[in-house]
Amino acid sequence: MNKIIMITGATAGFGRAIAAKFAMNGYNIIITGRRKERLDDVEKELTALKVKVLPLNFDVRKRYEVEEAVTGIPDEWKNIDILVNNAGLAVGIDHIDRGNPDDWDRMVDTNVKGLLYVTRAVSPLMVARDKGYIFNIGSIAGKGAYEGGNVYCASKAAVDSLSKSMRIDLLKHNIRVTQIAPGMAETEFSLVRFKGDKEKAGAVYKGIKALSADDIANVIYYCATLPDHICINDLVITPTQQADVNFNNRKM
Ligand code: NDP
Ligand code: 8X3
Repeated sequence: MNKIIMITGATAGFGRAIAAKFAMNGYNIIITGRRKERLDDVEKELTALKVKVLPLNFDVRKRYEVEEAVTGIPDEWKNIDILVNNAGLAVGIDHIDRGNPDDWDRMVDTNVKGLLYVTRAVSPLMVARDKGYIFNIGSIAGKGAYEGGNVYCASKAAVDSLSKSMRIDLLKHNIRVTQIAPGMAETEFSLVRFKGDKEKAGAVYKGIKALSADDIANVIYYCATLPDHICINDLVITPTQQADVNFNNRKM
């Protein structure tokens, strides 16, 4: 029987690449996201790889939508082997005294509370089987702080902390928990952060060979296919031209 992976935020970026990587390797895939038409496209793409696909259209910020979606998963999909808590975003890069509280709410509600709601709904299915693997997509931003990063950094520091706690709480159930903490990766991330401003988004990666979504998908696949007794706890992955959140070697 094919293994099952559930990926939140599979309509773009890392999530979409992770879905493709696991589908190419015979996993059945549960994909989630808010943009229905994108979910339909990804479903078609994955189905062409001859695996089964279950699209779930919900917003991770809405606790009841999350609960309803997971409760409604057909029985044959309930043995979820891997959950990737990937859905997330940065919005804005203002200093703390000028930040937009609506942007702050979006980041905390998605990156922290959304991850919690999904984990609360899915982890009991793993606990019941005494097996499973949870990946949390944190960020290098959760390991340090940069100008204007304030609430985004704090939300990813929360993911860093939650990943440690989850590993402890789920230990007796043989559930592996890995935090993936990427640095600069060229996806729709910066376009979302700069609210559709392509010029500002492009400038983030100027002179840097950034990570790709496929790079992250490959690393996750590597971790997931290690023998069961190995759990990589935490992986910080940067482009070679990035040392940490504040130091880059741009080649213009
Ligand atoms: P993208 O913007 O390309 O993709 C983000 C995905 O998250 C989309 O599929 C989006 O789907 C989904 N998403 C966002 N908000 C919600 C929500 N409320 N409910 C459900 N799904 C949601 O960005 P990335 O792929 O780069 O980002 C993925 C994760 O990686 C995020 O957690 C991000 O913080 C993290 N990260 C990114 C880095 C980078 O440089 N790119 C570096 C480090 C970490 P939809 O809009 O359809 O709902
Ligand atoms: C995204 C990485 O450094 O742009 O999580 O905040 S960074």
